[in-house]
Amino acid sequence: MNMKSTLLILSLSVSAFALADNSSGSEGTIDQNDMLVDEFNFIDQNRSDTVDFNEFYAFMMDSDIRMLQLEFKQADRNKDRLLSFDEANQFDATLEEFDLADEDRSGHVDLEEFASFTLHSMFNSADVNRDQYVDLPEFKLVQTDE
Ligand SMILES: [Ca+2]
Ligand SMILES: [Ca+2]
Ligand SMILES: [Ca+2]
Repeated sequence: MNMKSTLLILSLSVSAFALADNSSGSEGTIDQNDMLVDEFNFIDQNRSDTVDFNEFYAFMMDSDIRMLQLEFKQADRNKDRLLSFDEANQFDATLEEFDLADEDRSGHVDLEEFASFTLHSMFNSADVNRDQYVDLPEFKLVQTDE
């Protein structure tokens, strides 16, 4: 919704990326670079050497949708499963961000809109050169940014 929660989720996602291949973590002999490449290839389902938003979305929906649901529930004070601007505003969301997230212009942001907005924000911040793809160097940047 806002920069702070996006960054929080992003850092959680970075941990999720890191955990995706934790089988080699205890050995200590595996090159970290190889691990990142493995993870990247795992997310890059069509082997294009870039991760597009759909691949990113599929990966995140598997690993981090529970975090998004939790955050949405916390923000939804009156428990109507919709975020009003007032509810979003407690997390410093601007009216501009709220309008962007409210894709169908219903005046409320539902969970689907919230997840889509948050994942788009995360994807865009990883896509440094804004070509709509996250390539391996950009992926490594996200991983080492923490
Ligand atoms: Ca609500
Ligand atoms: Ca809406
Ligand atoms: Ca890019």
